[in-house]
Amino acid sequence: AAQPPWWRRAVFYQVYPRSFADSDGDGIGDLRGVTSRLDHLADLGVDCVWLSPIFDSPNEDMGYDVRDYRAIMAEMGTLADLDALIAGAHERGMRIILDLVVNHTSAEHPWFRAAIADPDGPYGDYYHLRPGAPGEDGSGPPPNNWASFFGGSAWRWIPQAQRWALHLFAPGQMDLNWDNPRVRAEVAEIVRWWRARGVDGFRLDVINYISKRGGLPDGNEAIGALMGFPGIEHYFFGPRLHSYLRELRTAGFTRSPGEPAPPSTVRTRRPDGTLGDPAPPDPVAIMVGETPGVGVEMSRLLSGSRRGELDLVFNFDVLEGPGKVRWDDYRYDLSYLKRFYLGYLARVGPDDALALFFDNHDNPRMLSKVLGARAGDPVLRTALAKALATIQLTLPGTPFLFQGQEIAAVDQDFTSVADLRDVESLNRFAELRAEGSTEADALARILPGARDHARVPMRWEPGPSTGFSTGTPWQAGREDSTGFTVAEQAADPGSVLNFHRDLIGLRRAEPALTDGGFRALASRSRTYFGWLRTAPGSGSDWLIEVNLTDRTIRRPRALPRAQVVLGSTGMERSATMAPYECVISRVSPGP
Ligand code: ISL
Repeated sequence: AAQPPWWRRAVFYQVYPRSFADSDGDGIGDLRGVTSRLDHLADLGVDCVWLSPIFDSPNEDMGYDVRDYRAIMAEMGTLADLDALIAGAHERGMRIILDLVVNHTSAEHPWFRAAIADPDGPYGDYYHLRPGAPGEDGSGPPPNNWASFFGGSAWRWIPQAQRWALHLFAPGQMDLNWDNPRVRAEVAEIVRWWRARGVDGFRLDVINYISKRGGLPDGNEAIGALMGFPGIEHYFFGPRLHSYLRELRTAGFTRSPGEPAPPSTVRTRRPDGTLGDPAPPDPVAIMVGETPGVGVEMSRLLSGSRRGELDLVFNFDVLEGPGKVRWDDYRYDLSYLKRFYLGYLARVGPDDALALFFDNHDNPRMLSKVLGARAGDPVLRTALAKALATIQLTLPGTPFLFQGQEIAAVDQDFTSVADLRDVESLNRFAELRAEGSTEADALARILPGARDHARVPMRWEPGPSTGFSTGTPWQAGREDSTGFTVAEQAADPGSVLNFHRDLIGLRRAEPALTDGGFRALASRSRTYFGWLRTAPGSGSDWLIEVNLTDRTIRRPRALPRAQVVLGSTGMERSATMAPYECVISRVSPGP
């Protein structure tokens, strides 16, 4: 049988470089810092590292506003530093993917500067510019009712150009006009440039937003009220999305005949974890789509293996409970997570792929969503972190860990708006204040959803600087628990970190855990999540069981042939399961 593509079995790890490791003491994480910590990732068993934005940027949205697609942000290092990082990762058997933010550019990108200097010139059509008569103060009606995700209208009046400019995100993030073939050619060119440098692929930021409905009509008011963002139905799954993705895959990500193979030096990893010879270069660099708002069917259309579009997509629906949004203050009920995955898996086939993730740089920590203030209890925190790891690393799909998950990172006890750095949080705070909320009230309404929680420095060691930097971090963490740093956990055999290592090692050694069939057990139970990964051939099946609650529960059934291989509390299978207990057992073939 044909080998599945490498990423089907891979464990991905997202690094937020600003907060990972700072090599020069300026308080900002950098590329040399990441390189200095590659052994941590290799020891964990990571196969592919995704770096959040590192390209030159004024950082209105922390690099998600690119000023130069072929330069590294000065505070993060140089191209030579990136070359060294790529080489270091490849030598350790890890691929590297970068963040490609091409729905929009920074307003400081030369294309936008040229566009507004001469809106009728060659760059005017790179963006969505519209004439208008906004009045002296720019307060007149914008071209349509679309809203920005970071507050207010999605349009900004540019007096110099006498044009409105579209920005779905911050006012400095200008939406590119993908209907212009020159824009699409520029993006493909950027991808080829980075591939030639040895980059193994990209995570494509809000890539499902690139095709806007022609004429940019007003959004439906009812949909706008329901979704919170009028206009969204005109771009979240736009009319030419499929064709633009296919074109980009062919023109940018696929090696053309005659094109020299990139310097692939990625060493293979054997089932026992040791390194082998370099793998042949990938014919197509991986495309991971960040696709907010798409459901199961749209995900399949974007990432089915016969579609020629994306390889993997993130589906965000798992992150919030039914009827909830990120800003709501509530406790996430894990029975929903089970229901979500069972529903999802029932609707996909072997051609479909799913990225499994709970945390990223845009969301509070899943541990805190579930536990609330009880995330401060080290026993519950440890148990739940192992349970989530078990789900993420043994369900069918490709896991994406976010930095800190391997040490059970939780939300921060921010006490003041001065603790926050994210443009979204700060804009929202200002809006609430303008509507009359007190400071305390406004803060209380922002903290449940603030993206800042996940963006604080990585906790490498105990102590105030957590081993992140010798200087003052650009954003400080507000969490000082004992035992939840990499150094402490490395020394503790029962730690969340060592559980991740063991489980990833097991996953690499046992193909049934990645390629095997999936069968849910006790699918109606709201407290117990159990499933089998069934071996394709004569090998053994695997039974995975998780207690989804903070109470002791009864196991719904006994499987006499199940032998515990890894568990959060020990190697016994008893009639009951402890709070958030997880157990992974080998089911030997019957007599
Ligand atoms: O935070 C959100 C808006 O309220 C999310 O919907 C988020 O913006 C969305 O998932 C898109 O995220 C990506 O693009 C943004 C950037 O701010 C995020 O950090 C990035 O992950 C704009 O580039």
